Amino acid sequence: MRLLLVVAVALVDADGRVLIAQRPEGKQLAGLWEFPGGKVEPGERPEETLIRELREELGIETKAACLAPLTFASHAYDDFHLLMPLYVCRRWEGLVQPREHQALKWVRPAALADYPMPPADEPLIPVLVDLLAGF
Ligand code: 9L3
Ligand code: MG
Repeated sequence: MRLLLVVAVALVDADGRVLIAQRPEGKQLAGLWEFPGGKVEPGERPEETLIRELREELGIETKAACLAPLTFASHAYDDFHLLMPLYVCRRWEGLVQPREHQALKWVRPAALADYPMPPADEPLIPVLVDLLAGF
């Protein structure tokens, strides 16, 4: 089975809320809420992917030093295996704008489970909740 490496990020604001983004119509998993991110292109380090994806998808700038790896998602779809590290980012420049998504939402960690997410993203929620609760 093909392995697809995607990297995702939880942006956390000063109030401890997390940004989720609704996948666009016409794309796979349309309408589901995800942690922003995308495919690691050949030769990229995951942090470089995230810096590029945050610029393309949300119009913000960050630095590798502001991206902290937290955990991995692993999900077998019918035709590929998705392996997806999740980073946490608390510092960036600019205001988030939905350049590629249908909508963006800042959500309290406890409310993340109320939003339908891709199956890869769902198991990330309790890890993120524990981190943000200072567990
Ligand atoms: N994916 C799942 N959860 C996420 C992200 C960023 C991506 N948080 C899945 C959806 C697609 C694949 O990874 O199956 C590639 O993502 P994209 O390039 O369609 O955004
Ligand atoms: Mg993407």
